[in-house]
Amino acid sequence: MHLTSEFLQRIAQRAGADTNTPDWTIFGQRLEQQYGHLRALLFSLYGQRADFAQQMEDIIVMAASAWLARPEALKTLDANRESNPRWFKSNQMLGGIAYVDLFAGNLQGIREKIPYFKEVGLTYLHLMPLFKCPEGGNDGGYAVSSYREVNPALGSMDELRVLANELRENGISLCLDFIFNHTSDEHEWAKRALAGDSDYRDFYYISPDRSLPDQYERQLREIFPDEHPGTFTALSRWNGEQARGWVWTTFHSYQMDLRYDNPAVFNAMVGEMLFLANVGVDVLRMDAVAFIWKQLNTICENLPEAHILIQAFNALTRVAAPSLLFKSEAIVHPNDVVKYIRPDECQLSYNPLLMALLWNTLATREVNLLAQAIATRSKIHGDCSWVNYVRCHDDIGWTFSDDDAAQLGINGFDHRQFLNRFYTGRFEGGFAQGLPFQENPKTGDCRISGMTASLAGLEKAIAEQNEFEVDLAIRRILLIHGIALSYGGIPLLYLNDELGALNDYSYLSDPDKVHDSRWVHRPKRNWLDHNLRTAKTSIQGHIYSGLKRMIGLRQSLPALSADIDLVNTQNPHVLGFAHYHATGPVVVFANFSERPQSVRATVLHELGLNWPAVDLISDHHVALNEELTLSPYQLAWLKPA
Ligand code: OTU
Repeated sequence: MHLTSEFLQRIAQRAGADTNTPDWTIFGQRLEQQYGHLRALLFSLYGQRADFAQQMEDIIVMAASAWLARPEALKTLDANRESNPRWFKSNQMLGGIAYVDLFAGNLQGIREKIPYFKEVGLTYLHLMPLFKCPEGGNDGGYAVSSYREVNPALGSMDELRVLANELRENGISLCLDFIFNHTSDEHEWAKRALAGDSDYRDFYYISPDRSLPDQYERQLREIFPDEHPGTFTALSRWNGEQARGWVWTTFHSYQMDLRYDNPAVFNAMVGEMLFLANVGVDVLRMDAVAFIWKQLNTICENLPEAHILIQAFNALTRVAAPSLLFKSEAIVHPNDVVKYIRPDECQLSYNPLLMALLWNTLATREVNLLAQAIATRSKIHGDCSWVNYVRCHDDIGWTFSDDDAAQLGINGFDHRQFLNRFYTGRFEGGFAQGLPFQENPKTGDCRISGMTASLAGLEKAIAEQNEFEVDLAIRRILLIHGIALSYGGIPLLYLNDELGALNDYSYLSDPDKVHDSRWVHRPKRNWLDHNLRTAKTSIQGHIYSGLKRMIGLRQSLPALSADIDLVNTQNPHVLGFAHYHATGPVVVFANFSERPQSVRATVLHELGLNWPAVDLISDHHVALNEELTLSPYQLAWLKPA
């Protein structure tokens, strides 16, 4: 779209830009590229409004101002990444997740841990929400009271800028959450809305009575039913007994959903997003993307307008902060997960299907669902990437497709019941020690909380002083991490898992946490265990050195970040996949059972895998013209010898 010089002049004037600078020329070029697209997107949402032209202009002024205020170091990064748009697809990429307070006390503490992050091999660090939030219940920071203020207990915005810079200088990209579906009830906007300011009431879904809430709730899924039934919260919570009315709160009662059918909300959040971009955030984790658009008589999840909104946010980053990436947090049906993954929407996405199926496969010892997912659901756009993880700060939801399961003769509902029994330790002979999360008797739904190590059997094995089971648990932990590290895409490590940290039950005595079992897997960093990571005979040492070995290998294997292809092993307990790459193939075999398993020579032959190989993990030569035998839970990364 060709922009008139008048329009550009007006933007420059309002943004206070000197139009004779190279910076302004660059801005003009980027705007020229994105404007038509952006306008079309926003027109489809807000075009019928009389003030649409004004809204567009205001947004472009914000983008221009943000670009002009962008620190030089970030502009350089923008230029570098524009010329290397697939930079994040490298096999060097490795992510980590940590809570600032629980891991290191505060932002200063996180800075001091940079040498450790480098020791692990991290190139990407997701710090859990660190913004100003209510004291007490704040959903682990996911109830934001100001996007421009750091929680004072953790530090200041200036310290965050310094940290972002220092991480970048050490080759680590900073990822923060963009919690744009809701604010806390203590956000300035929310406070004004609750006080009756009509401009701000329109930032949220506030109804004077139950009629709309009732209509909506006929279709809505309950997300945190333990905390409040349904989706709306009565205004009497804030405004006293006699207050009438209801406000939309998908998650906790203190998290009020923003209403994006109001263009003022979109514009306001663009301002917050560009502010964060200029702090030096490399990746924005787009929290709860599925929920951001609501429409009566729908389930209000994954609506087409949600995509339009994210694409519009993305188009603005291309103009004002082009090195910024979006990571989609859509923990939903796999058909819906992939819809957020596009170069012009979210370049990165959690891979919740892989996560859930890794746990499924450990429970069943059957690789069928996982193999099917690799065959049918792993391919995404070449300029995008999966983020492959084993655990994160949230619960595990069994988000596989019932239709996929049915094709394998599995009843989805029954199977989820089994998985929930298994991972809450209610399955006889099982190894897992997890907790139910948001068990809903009305629907039979349940999700799972628990640390990797406890879910993989380590907690039980230690309690029973069973060395044999301890060994199996360590193998399980390494196996599933090894799959995440070799699946293709960016592996993401939930820090503390590298030490095999167990469930932390101390949340049960904290009144602000006791009702949310996810706190069981959010332990404080244990620095004694940390020091044991180099003691080879300790449990921590086994896990840490095993992970480090695979991380090191991955860094030397460009093939591991290439696309993944299923290898059918014809053994129900052995998963096989391959990466074919210019530098030579890497074939992965994984035994998901506690018994030795083999892949027949004829199968290997038919697959064309009859070359002399070396298993990089064990550093052993393997003759693939013979049967391949794998020990319990063994993972092999084979490359031609
Ligand atoms: C996200 O998760 C965050 O990861 C959670 O920690 C927050 O509590 C929540 O949003 C609210 O900010 O329901 O159980 O994709 O699974 O968005 C986790 C759908 C959640 C949801 C996901 C949400």
